Amino acid sequence: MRRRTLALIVGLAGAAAATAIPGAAAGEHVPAPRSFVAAHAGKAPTVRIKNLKYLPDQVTIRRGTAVRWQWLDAPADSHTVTSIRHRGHGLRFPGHPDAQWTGTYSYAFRRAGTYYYMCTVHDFMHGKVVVR
Ligand SMILES: [Cu+2]
Repeated sequence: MRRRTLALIVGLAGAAAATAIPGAAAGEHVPAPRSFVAAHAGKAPTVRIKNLKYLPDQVTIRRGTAVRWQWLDAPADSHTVTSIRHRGHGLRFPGHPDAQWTGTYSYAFRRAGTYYYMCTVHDFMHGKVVVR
């Protein structure tokens, strides 16, 4: 709880800095789109794990495409990518159930469907992969 509060304060400080600096200098703080569609099968989108969020929290890809998660919340917060079912729906994938604060994880989704995941350290962090 304490770490979460600290991260929130840091996040707010970052947001304040972003409003103080106009234009491209604030580019780092522009929110990522909530979803995007990978243009080509085989092009692996990256989900950045930063500021207690999956960015973006939803990706739509074609079958056979890998999604790459990149941990960028060091050293404040560690996170998992834990496959879950949402209200009885969704397919499972191995994910990365071990919490870490740096590194990457990639998985190629071969079966069409919807895959839900969450962070078991922060139960408000949720993400989704839609495979077409
Ligand atoms: Cu987390």
